[in-house]
Amino acid sequence: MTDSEPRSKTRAFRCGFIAIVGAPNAGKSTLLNRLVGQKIAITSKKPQTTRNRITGIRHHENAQLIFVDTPGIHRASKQLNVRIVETALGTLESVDVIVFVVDASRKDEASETMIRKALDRIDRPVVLALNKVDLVQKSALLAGIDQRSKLRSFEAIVPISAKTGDQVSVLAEVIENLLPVGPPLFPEDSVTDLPMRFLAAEIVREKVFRYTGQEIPYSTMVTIDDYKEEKRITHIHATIHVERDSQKRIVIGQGGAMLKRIGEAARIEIETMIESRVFLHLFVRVDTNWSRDAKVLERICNP
Ligand SMILES: Nc1nc2c(ncn2[C@@H]2O[C@H](COP(=O)(O)OP(=O)(O)OP(=O)(O)O)[C@@H](O)[C@H]2O)c(=O)[nH]1
Ligand SMILES: [Mg+2]
Repeated sequence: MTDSEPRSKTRAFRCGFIAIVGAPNAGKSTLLNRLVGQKIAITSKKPQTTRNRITGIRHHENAQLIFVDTPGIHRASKQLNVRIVETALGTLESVDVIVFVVDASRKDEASETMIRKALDRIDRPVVLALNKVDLVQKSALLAGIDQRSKLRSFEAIVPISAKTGDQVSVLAEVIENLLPVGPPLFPEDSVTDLPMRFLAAEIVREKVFRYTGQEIPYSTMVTIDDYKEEKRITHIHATIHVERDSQKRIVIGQGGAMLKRIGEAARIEIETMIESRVFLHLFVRVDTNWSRDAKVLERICNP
């Protein structure tokens, strides 16, 4: 470019942080993965899957969008959940733009109102992403947009489907235009700043969410005890912590069948992620009341 070229032709590089917030199960983590084009955050049909801030980076020609997926915001009473919701709300203060994800296919007015009030307390541009449009009739969608636009003003309201990818790039374009001008903060090929061992632990936790029922997922924490990369294979030792003996029996299953299922599914996924063969050693341990231990909670919320 020369000095004589008109300025309007150049587009300054933009870079910034975007929080993805919403009620539990709204589809925030699914959206993060879709925006990044790779699975980073674990997802599940059950609410309260995400427990920490999960960073995912999307690269545009003239912008770098650094997304921060957060745990679902809801009225929490259990200590673990209170701490987790604090993590989500705390993220709002440290970003440039907020994407408020709402499940358009169902009503969760209590959580939605709570989140709206939190958003009103901070001065940041907010984009509303009406998610799961693949599940709703157009008329219901329009009514949902109308109703929400009366409650608060948004920079934009974008109906999307995180699952199918419908309109997700439109959402990304809208966000790009709201970001501050600045140089990229991450290299072009990076998709997250989270360490592999954290992602591996999350994958194991996702399989526990997927294959076990009732309270087990919520009583589970996964730690990585050892992560050793060798030439052809990576050895990972992980512990699944549960709170009671009865839960340990369920996670291990008849003759070890459940643990084998969790381990196999997790291993295959970790192998794809790190592009190496993996030997995954899983242990199950009873840690009574881990979810009420302040030190453990701190480690979970700030890995
Ligand atoms: N049909 C449909 N399902 C979706 C869509 N987005 C997410 N889901 C499903 O909704 C469920 C919850 O998705 P998550 O991405 O885990 O939701 P979340 O908001 O991260 O949930 P928490 O971490 O618990 O707060 C999963 O079963 C997803 O497959 C969508 O656009 N359409
Ligand atoms: Mg999530």
